[in-house]
Amino acid sequence: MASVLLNRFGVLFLCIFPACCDTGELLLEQCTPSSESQGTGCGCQGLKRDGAVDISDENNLKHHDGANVYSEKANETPHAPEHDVRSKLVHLQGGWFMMGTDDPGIPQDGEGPQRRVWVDPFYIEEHEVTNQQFQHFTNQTGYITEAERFGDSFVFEGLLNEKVKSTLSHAVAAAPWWSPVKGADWRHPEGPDSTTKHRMNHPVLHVSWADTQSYCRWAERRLPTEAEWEFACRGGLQDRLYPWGNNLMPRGQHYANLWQGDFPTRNTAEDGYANTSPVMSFPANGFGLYDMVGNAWEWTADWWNIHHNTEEKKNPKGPESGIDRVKKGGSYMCHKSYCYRYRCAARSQNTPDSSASNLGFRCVSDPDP
Ligand SMILES: [Ca+2]
Ligand SMILES: [Ca+2]
Repeated sequence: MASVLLNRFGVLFLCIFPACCDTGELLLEQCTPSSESQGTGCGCQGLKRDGAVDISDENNLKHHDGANVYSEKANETPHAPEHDVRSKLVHLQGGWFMMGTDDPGIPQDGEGPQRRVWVDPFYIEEHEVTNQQFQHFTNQTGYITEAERFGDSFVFEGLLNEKVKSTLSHAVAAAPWWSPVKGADWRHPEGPDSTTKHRMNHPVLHVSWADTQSYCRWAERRLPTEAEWEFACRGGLQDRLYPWGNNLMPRGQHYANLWQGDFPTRNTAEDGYANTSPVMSFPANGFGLYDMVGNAWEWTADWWNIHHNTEEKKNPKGPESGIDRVKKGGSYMCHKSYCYRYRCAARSQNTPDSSASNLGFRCVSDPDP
């Protein structure tokens, strides 16, 4: 059973078959049907937007990076963040660790080979950025997310009510549990009629990579590199699958918000949650970090690349350019049969402008010089 915890807000807390399918404004690509039989697809890595976007040239985020647009504006009218609303930071000593794995659960994701990597000391937020924190950010800055500008975002169909389902013209062909929903955004995670009012301490969702840049910049922080994120995930343990070890359920307890049952039709929610959970609902890892796997996927700073070697690296930052950004940790939608990505070495990718109902983030900070 999930732990009941008191969080910092004083609140009691009680992926998919790749295919090519034009969905109108949103496009699923990465067609490798052979992976279906390997049970590796959660589908969310293929969610991306098409070029046809109905936003003004002035605000066209296809041509102007949203973070830079926000940054320029912020420089004109500085907004000091309310520091008390930001997540507590955990100091990590850094050092050498073994990144990746030689026993990849999903080899085509580039989980291997295992290699020796150094990360400098850094601070990381103890939990995913919440709706409440993101609301403070938007209230202070007037920031509008990319999903709000585009007018839609991907939602797991199992969470949609019948009214919203009846309006859908497209599902993603080989991953029918993903639907582009008009009016879905971080304030309305399951479409226009939904709200986060009762989920303010849940991870914020439907945020693009540029949105995370803007939030972290406002918070005077930044996104973690993949190496930093994985170092943090491992919690000081070496060569383990999960942040807490190799046993998914130590002593029969759930240690992360994942999917139990048969994906995508039956979610028994034995861990207590069929959707996201309040942050910090499950035990922290050895570094005191919560939900490093499960709950919401987390964006990292790195461009996606599946080719690695065993060469030692210090503070790797990934490729200098790319098409997709790396995300880590899996989500409440992950089940071993379809998306065995709730492991520290696991990884997946999305185009930077994509957003979905299972993708969030957390920020890191460098030590004072
Ligand atoms: Ca769950
Ligand atoms: Ca997470």
